[in-house]
Amino acid sequence: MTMEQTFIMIKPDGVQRGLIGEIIGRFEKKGFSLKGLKFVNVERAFAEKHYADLSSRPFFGLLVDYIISGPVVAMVWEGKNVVVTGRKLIGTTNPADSPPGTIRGDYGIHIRRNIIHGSDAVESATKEIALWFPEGPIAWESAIEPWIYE
Ligand code: YYY
Ligand code: MG
Repeated sequence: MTMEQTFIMIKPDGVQRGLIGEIIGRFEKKGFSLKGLKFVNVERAFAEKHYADLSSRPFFGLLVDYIISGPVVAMVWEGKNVVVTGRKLIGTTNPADSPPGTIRGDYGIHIRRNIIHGSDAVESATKEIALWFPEGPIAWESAIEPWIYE
C-alpha cells in the first residue's frame, strides 16, 4: 500500500482556544499516524515562505500577521490518501461554509480564523514537510495499522 504524508498545522487561534487535543484526537481516531510534531513560534519570513503561493493576494499581510501572532502546532500525519482525507476532516476554507462535523465547521466562523492548515496536494505536502521538518519526520510503525488496513 502506498502511504502518503501531509503537513497539518494548528494555527494560533486553535492553540489559544484549547483545541490542540481535540484536533490531534480527530486525526488519531481516524486511524492516521503521527510522524512529526512541534510547538513553535514562527518568524514573519518563515510564514511568508509557507504561504508564498498566496503572496499576491490582498489578504496575504493579514494572514501572515495572524500566523505569527502566537505559537502553532506543526505536524506530519501519515496514512492512505491522508492529503485528501485530511482536508475532508478539516473542511472548506471558510468555516461559515464548512459543514458541521468538520474541524472548521465545528469551531470556526471567520475565514481567517479557521483554526487549522492542511496541505492541498501531495506536492505541496512534500514541500511543506521539507520546510517545517528539515530534519525529516520520525520513522516508526504504529501498532494499530493492522487494524486500520487490510
Ligand atoms: O487551503 P486553505 O487553508 O483552505 O485555503 P487557501 O486558499 O490555501 O488560503 C490559505 C489561508 O488564507 C486560508 O486558510 C485562510 C486565509 N484566507 C483569507 O484570510 N482570506 C481569504 N479570502 C481566503 C483565504
Ligand atoms: Mg491552502
